[in-house]
Amino acid sequence: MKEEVSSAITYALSKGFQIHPDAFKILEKIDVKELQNIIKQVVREKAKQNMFLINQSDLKMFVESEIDDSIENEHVILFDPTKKVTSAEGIDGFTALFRSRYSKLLKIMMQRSQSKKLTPIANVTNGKLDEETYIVGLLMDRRIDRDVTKLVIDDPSGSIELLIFNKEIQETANSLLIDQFVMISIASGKNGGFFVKELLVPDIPDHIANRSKTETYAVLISDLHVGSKFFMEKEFTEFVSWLSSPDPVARKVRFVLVGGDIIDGIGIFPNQDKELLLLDVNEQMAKATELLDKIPKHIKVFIIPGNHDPGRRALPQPAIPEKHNMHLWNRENFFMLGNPSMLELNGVKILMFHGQSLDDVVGSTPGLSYAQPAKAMRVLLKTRHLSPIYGKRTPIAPELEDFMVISEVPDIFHSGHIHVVDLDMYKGTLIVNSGAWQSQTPFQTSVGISPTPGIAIIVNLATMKVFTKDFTENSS
Ligand code: D5M
Ligand code: FE
Ligand code: ZN
Repeated sequence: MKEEVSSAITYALSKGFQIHPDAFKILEKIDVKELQNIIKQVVREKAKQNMFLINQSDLKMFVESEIDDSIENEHVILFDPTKKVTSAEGIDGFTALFRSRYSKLLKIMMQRSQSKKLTPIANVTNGKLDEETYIVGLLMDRRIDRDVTKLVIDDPSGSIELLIFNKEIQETANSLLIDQFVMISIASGKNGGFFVKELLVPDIPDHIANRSKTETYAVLISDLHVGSKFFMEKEFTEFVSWLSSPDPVARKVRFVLVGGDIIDGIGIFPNQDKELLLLDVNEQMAKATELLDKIPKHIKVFIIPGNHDPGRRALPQPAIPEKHNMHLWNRENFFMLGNPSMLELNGVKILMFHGQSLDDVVGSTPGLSYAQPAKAMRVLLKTRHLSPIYGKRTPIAPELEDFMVISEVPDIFHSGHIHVVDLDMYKGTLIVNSGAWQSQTPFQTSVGISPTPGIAIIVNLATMKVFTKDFTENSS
């Protein structure tokens, strides 16, 4: 008998367990490197249920050849910014970025019937207006003067100031984000100005989401914050062991998506060191790797960075650099991607974005709050852009192409960052904010954010049904 097998048996016996003779044969087939973890896990799970005999069925799932391979696990990476980011510099860079944003969003708008009547802003300000004239551009400024709302819209040909008198249109205008792309039907006013007759945003169309042919589950998580004193290691370890458990849902999980903030990082906010358990980025990464590494090999894991992770801070972010986590980069079932990324899992399109800009959206939209991050994510889908506001809290890199435009309509839109689990369905797209594995920090207490940590989001890709699984103590 191999040494690892006998030591696994000794461990189980020492915990008061018996081992069925059939189970011995299975033990021989398990990868020796994983045997110690597996036996500990089985012992812990069975002890919880007060059962002290280890059967064949308790171990079968850990043998590679016993994994049900009729459950599809096809993945395509549709977009990953990692190798595309160029980091152009200075004013020129931002001019190109905004041109790119304009032309990509124009392409989306062109799918509307009204777009046939589009006129460049310069032609409007120079000449006469037709009965129906539409312009498109980015909202540069908005002023609310008593009963009149004033908008300034820019397109590559020029700039125009527009007035809104209609109460309903004013309401829509007041909910717009600065720098957001809009399409407007205009008319000339009696005293020479122009006013808004209709106001349209790009938005996503109503659609029926793609489905997986087999009942395959994807688990969505984010914001581990490994290295923080508030990282919930116990709950996270429970979650990872659940993935290897006999639970019928766990047996059908083939994808785990991690939406950023894997580690807490160093120097991310003032006096962060007081809240850190591990004071070195590489130590934090090593710890995260050690925990994530226990995810069984038949599950594909996709990881994007957040604002706490190493690498570039400005959006779009390339994947967490290889030097910080060689081990995960080298594992066959791990995919280190940039932020944002677009995946197709068994045909289902998933947009992953950490969610940095949600702070700006919540901060500048009346009626939105940190308690309902999915509502703020809805706003992003409507603007068809992941970081529509420029110059606030979200750093944006002066790329030549705007990779933050939501060019393709996702079936699932996955973000984190807010640390509050929230689900929503919008025009056929499932919106998920996947919470956190970090308990409330002093900063969050001070600004009144109540996180809902320790919960995993599970999506059945065949039906798009979604549910949560709580790994905190008070849940079971
Ligand atoms: O963000 C964790 C939570 O804290 C998330 O809800 C955003 C919020 N947050 C982060 N930074 C700020 C600032 N400067 N002001 C207000 N709220 C903030 P995390 O990315 O994990 O730090
Ligand atoms: Fe976070
Ligand atoms: Zn974050």
